[in-house]
Amino acid sequence: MEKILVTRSSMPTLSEYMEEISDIWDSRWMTNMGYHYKKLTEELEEYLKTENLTLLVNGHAALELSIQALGLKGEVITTPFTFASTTHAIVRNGLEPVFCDINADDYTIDVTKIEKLITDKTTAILPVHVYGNICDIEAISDVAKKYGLKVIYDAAHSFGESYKGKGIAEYGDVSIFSFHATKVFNTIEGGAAAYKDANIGAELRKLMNFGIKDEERIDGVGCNAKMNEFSAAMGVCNLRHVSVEIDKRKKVVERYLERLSGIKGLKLPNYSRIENPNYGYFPVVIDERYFGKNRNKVFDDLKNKNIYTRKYFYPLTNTFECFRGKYNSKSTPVAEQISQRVICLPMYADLNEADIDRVANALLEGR
Ligand code: T4K
Repeated sequence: MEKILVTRSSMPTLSEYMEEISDIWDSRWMTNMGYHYKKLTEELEEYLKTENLTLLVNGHAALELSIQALGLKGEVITTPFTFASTTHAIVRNGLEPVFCDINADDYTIDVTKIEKLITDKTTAILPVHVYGNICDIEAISDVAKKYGLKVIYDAAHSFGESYKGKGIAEYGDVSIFSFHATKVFNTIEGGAAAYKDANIGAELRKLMNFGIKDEERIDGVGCNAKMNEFSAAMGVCNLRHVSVEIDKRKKVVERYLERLSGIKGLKLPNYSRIENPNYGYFPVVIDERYFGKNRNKVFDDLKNKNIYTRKYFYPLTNTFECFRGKYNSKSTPVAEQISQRVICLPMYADLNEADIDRVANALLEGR
C-alpha cells in the first residue's frame, strides 16, 4: 500500500515555475526585495484584502520580528495549543508567555479566561487562529482596549480567510501568516506580517535586514529574514491556483464528513462558522469512551497501514522539555485534554477519494 502523508505540497507545473524565474538569469537579482518579492507583495495584499504586508523568510520570523517591532515588554498572554513557533517567538524576545486555556469548541483562546491572567506586566495578547478557526476577535479587542494591550494574531493557518467581510489580516495590531511548504498557500518557506500602522512595517523591514536603516545607519538589532526571489516566484505561481486548490480541499472535507459524520466519540471540524474556510487541516478529537479506541491507538493503526497522521498539537508548548519546571499544563486543562485526543488526518488538494476511504476505513477498523 502506498504511503499517505499528512499533507503534500501544492506546486505549479515545472514549466510555469521555470518561466516565472527565467528573468533571474538576466537580472542576477536573487534576493533582497527584488522584482518577484514586490510582485508577490502586491498580489498578496490584494488577495488577503490588506494594504500593509511585509514578506519574510518564514512565518516564525514574521512572528518573532513583529513582537520585536512592537517593542513589547514583560508578559504576553497566549495559548499552549499551537505549534512550537508561537511560544518560542515570545520567549526568544525575552518575554514571559502566560498560558490561557482554549475552548473545547474550536480550540482557540478561551476569552472568558484572559482577564484574570492580566497583571501590571502584561503588554500583549497573542492568540492563534488554530486550524483556521477564527478567535473571538471582538472579545479580544475589547479586553485589549480596556487594558491598553497590543494584539498579535498568529494567523499561520488562516490564509485567505475573512471575518465580517474583512480579510483576517486586518485584525489586531499585527497578523502573521505562514507560507511553509505544508500550508494551503506556499512559497517553499515563507511568511508575512500584516499590520495597520505603517511604522510597524518600516520597523519590520529594517529588522529583517540586520537593522539597517540606511547606508550609514544601523539602529536596530535585526537579523536576516528576507524572502528570496525563488520563493517569491513560487508564491506568484501558487497564488494563481490557490482558489482551485481550496475548492479541491473542500471536496476532500466533504468526503471525510460523509464517511465520519455521526460516529460516536469523533468530534469533526466545523468549518461552517468560518466565512471562507481554507480547509487547511482536518483535526478529529477522539473520545475513547464512545469511540472504543484512543488517539494513540488510532495513530498507530493508521501508521501500520502506511498512513501518516500528525498529533497537531501535542505536546502542549507549556510541557516542552526546554521549559521544564517553568509552566504547568494543569493550568490549561481543556488544552491538555484536547492535545491528548486530537489527530490531524491527511489533508491536501490532491487527496483522492480512494485514499480518503482508506484513511476512514483504517480509522474505524478494530473498535
Ligand atoms: N504558527 C503556527 C500556528 C504554525 O503552525 C506554524 C507552522 C508557525 C507559526 C510557523 O510558521 P513557519 O515558520 O513554519 O512558516 C509543519 C511545518 O513545518 C510548520 O510550518 C507548521 N506550522 C507545522 C504545523 O507543521 P512538521 O514538522 O509537522 O512538518 P513536516 O516536515 O513533518 O511535514 C509534514 C508533511 O508535509 C510531510 O509528511 C510531507 C509533507 N511535506 C513536507 C515538506 C517539508 C511536503 O509535501 N513537502 C515538503 O516540502 O511541521
